[in-house]
Order: sequence, then structure tokens, then C-alpha cells
Amino acid sequence: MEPLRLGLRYSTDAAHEPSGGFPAGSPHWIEGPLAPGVQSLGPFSVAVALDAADESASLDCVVTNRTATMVQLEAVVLGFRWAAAGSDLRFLRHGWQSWSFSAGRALDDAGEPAFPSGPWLRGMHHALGAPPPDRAGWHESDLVSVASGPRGSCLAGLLECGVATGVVYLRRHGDDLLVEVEARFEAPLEPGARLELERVLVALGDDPNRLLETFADELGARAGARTGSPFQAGWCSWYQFFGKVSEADLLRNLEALGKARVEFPIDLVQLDDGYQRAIGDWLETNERFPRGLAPLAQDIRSAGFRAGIWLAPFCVVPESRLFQAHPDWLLRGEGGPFRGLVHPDWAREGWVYALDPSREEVGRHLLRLSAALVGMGFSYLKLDFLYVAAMQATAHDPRVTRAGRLRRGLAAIRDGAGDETFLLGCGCPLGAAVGMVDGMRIGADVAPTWSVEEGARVRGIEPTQPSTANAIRNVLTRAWMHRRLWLNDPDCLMVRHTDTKLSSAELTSLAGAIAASGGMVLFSDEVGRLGAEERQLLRDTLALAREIDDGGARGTARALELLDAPAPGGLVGRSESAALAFLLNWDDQPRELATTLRDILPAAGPLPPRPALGAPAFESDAEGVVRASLAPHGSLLLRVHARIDLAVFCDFDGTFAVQDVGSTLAKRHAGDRRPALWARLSRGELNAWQYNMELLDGLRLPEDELDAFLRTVELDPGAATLVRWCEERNVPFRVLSDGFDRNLDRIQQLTGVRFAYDANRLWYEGGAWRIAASAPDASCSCGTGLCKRGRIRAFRSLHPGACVVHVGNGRVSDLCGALAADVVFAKDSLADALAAEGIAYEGFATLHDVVAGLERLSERLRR
Ligand code: 9PG
Repeated sequence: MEPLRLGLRYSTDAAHEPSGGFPAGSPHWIEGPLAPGVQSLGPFSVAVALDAADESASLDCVVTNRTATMVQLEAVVLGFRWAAAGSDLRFLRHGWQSWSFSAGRALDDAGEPAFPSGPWLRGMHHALGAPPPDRAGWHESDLVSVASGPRGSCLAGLLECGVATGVVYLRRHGDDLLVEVEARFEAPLEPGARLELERVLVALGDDPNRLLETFADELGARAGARTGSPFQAGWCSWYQFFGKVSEADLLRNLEALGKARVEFPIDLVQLDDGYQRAIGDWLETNERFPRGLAPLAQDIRSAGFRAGIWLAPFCVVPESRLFQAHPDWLLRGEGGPFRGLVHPDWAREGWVYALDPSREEVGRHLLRLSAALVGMGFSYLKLDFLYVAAMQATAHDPRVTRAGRLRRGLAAIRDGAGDETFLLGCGCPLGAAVGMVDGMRIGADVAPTWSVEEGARVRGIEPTQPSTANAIRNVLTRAWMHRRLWLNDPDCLMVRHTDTKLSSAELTSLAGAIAASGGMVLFSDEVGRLGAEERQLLRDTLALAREIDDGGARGTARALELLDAPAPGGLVGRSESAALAFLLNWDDQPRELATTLRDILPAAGPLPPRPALGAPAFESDAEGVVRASLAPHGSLLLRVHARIDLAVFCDFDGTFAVQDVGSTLAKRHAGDRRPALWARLSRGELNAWQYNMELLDGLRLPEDELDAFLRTVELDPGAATLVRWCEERNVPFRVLSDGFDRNLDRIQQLTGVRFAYDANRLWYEGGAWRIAASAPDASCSCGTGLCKRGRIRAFRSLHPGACVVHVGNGRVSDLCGALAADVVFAKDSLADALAAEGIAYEGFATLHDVVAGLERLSERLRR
């Protein structure tokens, strides 16, 4: 990649140039060579710092207005050439916000297709309502793009942090590829003012997926991405009830979810659009929610779920009290308040207006709003239609850029909601939100139809409108963002066969895409009406998605043929010990699929692939070719077991963590009942799980007291190193705990150390603990809720060649696990028990010793 030119778009009659408004006339263009150092260009002096490595370079630009007058800086452009790239190229057309089209296109000479409508509609899904006139013939992509051809791949993007908005332009020039990153600033620079632009990243490589992962790693690191939330599983009202949801609908489903809790391990219940008095008045409900929001949040919580709620915090309609009280808080357009969108169900006239977060008062309002919702008991906020704040409109403070308005608004919401509340971005420009949200919708809405229904299509934005195909396309093309920028929300799963036009094959394809992505799983069906098969599909999707999400600290899913049209052919997610390959037929016709799995998964183990989610019949031969007949929009989801040489299972209480969480809590909060139960346990009248049930089920331990205790739990000093050691070597690592999922999730969040685990279930109901065993084995003498021997045997049956290590400290559940392992690291009473039986083990003091032992062990296994 060769740096080519540095250009600026600006105008000097800044007085009547609104921030982010459509430029009145054509701005000036000035350019010089793109080279490290300082140069004067028109009214600016521009300093470029270049940090180049073998295959990648990052560029930091500082622009200073060296004149005595205000200058409107529209954009800074950094241009590069990829010489001899070849002529047969495809590239990723990446969209601006959550719902925007993102997929591969041919890098032909036509450039970005003309938009069939005006700049206002275009501006909902593109950073720019209209590309600069000199971009005719260029292809366009928002935030980032990657181009690929026979000679490899090339990425360019802006590491947005809430100042500029990045647009990437690409065009062929003979056999070369020209790539330019436009950092759109669209704000005034005062005399002498100095602007540090966000870093531009360019990189070459073989694999477009890997380049995008690197881009996301860098962006996440610079913007402080929030990626540590536990796996999110829940229920959402929207895709069953849409805008007509009532309190009765919610309570009925809440009850059904409570009853199905062990069957569906979800802990979030989220109310969507339809409760509010008016768009803008989020704390007041309409007649379908007569009790208001606070009692509802409390009902959800006392049923043992986290309460989530939808709002469009930057949207306002004239019918709202907010609009009437503060008409001056709105972004402005030509001749009046700026119209952010049209939504006939929301406003009598249809127009929806946008709050202007460049105003301090708006920031205070947003802060109070989110604090009020969290105060009522909501700990998950789905923030929707966020793009309206960042559209090209006139702001009160023109020095706050469009990306700055979004980031300021989100920061105010975060301040009010606190660090612990899960914020989901939706309809959200992607770059500027990194570091602000915990989860992000990365595609269009799903719908109970495969494609957008004939009558509903809006010319130009069809690929962004609600439809299951539109949603799945982005699940595949944006998989690389997961746990690098946030947790990906692929949008809701629907498993029902009634109230839907989706065929069984299409429903299963939606489920398969979500599962292989390892993203969030929210489902949206009337729970009580689901039949046995539908419930099975839901259970399996939850389990598979969680397994993939557990597969690494960052997302593992990669699109197959990322840049193919109309969309990638599939997605492969990896767990610690297997891969899930999702292969989709995008055609409206049946299709014969023949795919060589070896190419997709180099290290497949000896066992043949197994179908998941009721995949259609398939054949696989010795060469690793898989054949299947796929229905229209149907798919094949295959679980492929990786070749595993070494796997590590580790106890939690007293081993991975210093304290024994369960027994400390029991001592403190059920101390009086403990001696009698302990005596019965010792006499063999109770087994370990029965003892837990007697002691802990119904325990009245206030949630904040539990939380205060969990904050004191320390991990073993070598815990993080052990997890990293395993991840770097593709050695499956899993905590096996006879403790509880809720506590393990919380401890991971508090310590920032993520790990896969099996544990028993814990939830709160009516303020008291409820517990359920996850994998007891009546035939095993351990008597625990999670038989470790059973887990290890299940693993071995899939990975017959693996050397299995167990690490532990206890003489009940750990002894059970140790007896099933090949190599045991033991301390405390486990060591004594093993010594007494004459069974070999390696002693340890901290998990650092275990890492050293594993190092030696893997050395031996290599020989
Ligand atoms: C609630 C919904 C759901 C959904 C969101 C969002 O282009 N459109 O007209 C359009 C309408 C609705 C929409 C997206 C786009 O859906 O993604 O999950 O919360 O709002 O109104």
C-alpha cells in the first residue's frame, strides 16, 4: 500500500454553514502528497504521523486552522494505492448504522449505485445523504471496507471515537486499486484551533475476515469497547406483539417463562415499543399499561428475571409533553425542526423529530431519563433509532460533530444508567458508539417473512427493511464485531409456526445463523403456545449460541465467502472443542450443496460431522465433502468436532477462586441449619445435592448483599494466565463447578476474566434463592448437582484421543472428576484423598504451578 494524497474539503463562509447540514455550495478542495511531517494546505497546516509495519500502517492527522478566520472543515481525505491489485476485485460495502446493508459487491467501474430517492432517505443508512460530486464512479463504504482479489486483501478504515465519521471510497485505476478514507468532520474550526482526527488504519493480508478482526481489535482498544458482559439470553415482546403489546401479554409470558425456567435458561425479559404514552414521554404509559412501568419492572424482577425496556431516547413527536415543553431542544432543518424519520404509528402527522445532544440541557434530560428507568428496576435498556441524532442537521452547538452528538447523548445515558446497566444500541451508527454500549444490533429487523413484503417496500432502502433475509445477511457480514466492539445482537429468534409466513426451513436458518454467530439470543414468541418441536429448537439454539460464545474472549465466527453475492454462503463459529458450520441456500429454489469441510475447518477430528437443529439429511465422504439438498432458504448446520490433544477441566470454589463461594455464603446466611444438615450428609442420609437443596433453596439473601460478597471473591493469582495459556494453544478450558451459574457470571464480570463453565442454576424468585441441578448422575456416587465424571466422559466420547486434565481441591465433586481424568492437579483434601487411594497426582499451590505443569505435559504430548 502506497500513500498517495492528502486532501481537505472546506469552506470559508462558515457563518451560514450549519454543522452537518447539506453544504450550500460545493466546498473547496485542496490536496498535497500524503507523507509524514507537516505541510500547509490552504487555510490549514496538517501534521501527519505514520506508523508503518510490514503489512499495515496507521496514520494520525492533526489539522490546525492557521488563519484568523473561522473555517468550516468538511472532511480530511487520506488516499492510498494498492498497486497491481488485479482487475477481478470484490469489496465489502459496509453500512452506516445497525440496520444498513452490509455485504460484498463487485468493484466494477460503475461505482456506488445511484440512490433512487433524495438525500434525506439516503442519509438514514449512509453517513452522507449525497456523496461529494467528485466521487462519481467511486464505490463507497461506511466506517471500513476490505477489498479482495487474486492477489490478497486490503483493508482501510477510520478508528472512530466520536469525532469524525469515516467513509471509505474505492475505485480501480488500471490494475491498481485506489482507496481513500474520508474522515467527515463537518464542523467549524476556529482560528488557531487544532483538531486531532481519529486514526486511519490500512492493512494488507490474505484473509478479509482476519483483516476485519484486526480492525475491530484496534477500534475496540482505542474506543474502550465494552465486551465483557455475560452471554445474553432473553425474551422480547416485539416480534410477537409489535406495537400492540399490553401488560397482560407481558405478564402472561412472564409466568410461562418462570415455569419454563429450567427448560429455557434465559434471565432477561424485555418490553419493546408499545407501552409509552408518546414517543419522547418514556416514563408514562398508555392505557394498555394501566399500572405504569415501575410495578412491571418489579414483577419481572421478583419472578427472577432482569427487566429490560425499549426506548428511542433521541426521538420526539409533537404529541409528547417533551416536544411541547422543549421545542428548542430539537435538531433543526431548513425552516423548522429536523425530521428524523416518518413513522405513521407514532405521530398523527407521521413526522418524528430528533433531540439535539449538543445542548447541555438535553444531556441532563437523557441522564435523568436513564437514571429514572434504572431506578424503577430496569437493568437493560434497548436504545433504538439512535441514528437520528447523527444525521446531517443543524445543531445548537455546531462545534459538536454528528458523531459527537451521538457519543455525547450515549455518554449522558450511560452516566444516568450507571456502569452495570446493559445498554443495547439499535438503529445506531456503529463507529461512534463503540465504548458506550454493551450490545449492538448489527442488522435489520427480523420479521415473520423471509423477504420484505411487496406492499411494504421503500425504494432504495429495501435491503435495510424488516425481513429475516436482511437480518441474516448482516449476521454473517458483521460477525467479526462480536466481543471486539460489543456483543452482537443478531435480532430475535422466532420459533413459532403460527402467526408467521416463515417456512420450517427458514425458521431453522434463522436459528442456525444466530447459533453459529455466538451472539445474543432473544426470542419473541408467545411462550405458552409453543409446541414440543418449537421448544426444542429454542433450547438447542440457546445452548449452541452459548457454546460458541464461550469459545473465546473475542468472537470466533467467520463468514464463508464473506464477499459473495447476494451474501456470504455461511458462517463458522468455533467453541473450545468444536466448530459449528452454518451453510445457507440463499436461492428461492432448492439447491444441491457440496462443500469441502476440510477447507473450512483445517483441524477436524476423527469423528464425522453431526447435524444440529434438525439439519436436513446429508452425506459426508472420506475426503471431507459434505452433500445435502437444501430447501429454498434452507440450511445445514453441522457440528464438527475439532482434533483435541489436550483439554483442561478446572474446579471453581477453592481452586479457580480463592474462596469457596457456596460454603462461605452457607456459613454466613444459613449457619443455624448447617450443623444438622451436615450431620445428615456425613451419615449418608443426604447426598451433596440434597444437602445444597435443603440449605440453599429458598435462602433469603438480599441481592445486594450477595453482590457485596461476590465483589470480595478473588481468583487464584494464576487463573487469568491459565485461561490465556489454554486459549492461545487451542486447548479447551472449562470450569466444572457444583456451584451456581449466576455467581460465576457475576464474578467473570467483576474480575474481567472470561471462561466457559458448567454449573448449577441459581435465580431469585420473590427475593429468595432458587436452585436447580444441571447435570446430576444418579449412577455416580458423588451425588452432586453436576457430576464432573459425567461431564468428562461426555467430552471423551467426542474426543477419544484427548488427554484430559482435571484441576481441583475437594474430596467430593473433584474426586469424581479426578477419577475420570488422565492427569490430575490436586491440592488440599483432593490431594489427601488421592494419596490415600494411591492415585498419582501433581500437587500445586497456585494455578501458575498448573500452567508450568501443563507446559511440561504438552511438551511430552508433542513427542
Ligand atoms: C420497535 C422496533 C423494534 C425493532 C427495532 C426497530 O425502517 N423502519 O421503518 C423500521 C421500523 C422499525 C424498526 C426498524 C426499522 O424496528 O429494530 O427491534 O424495537 O423498532 O418500533
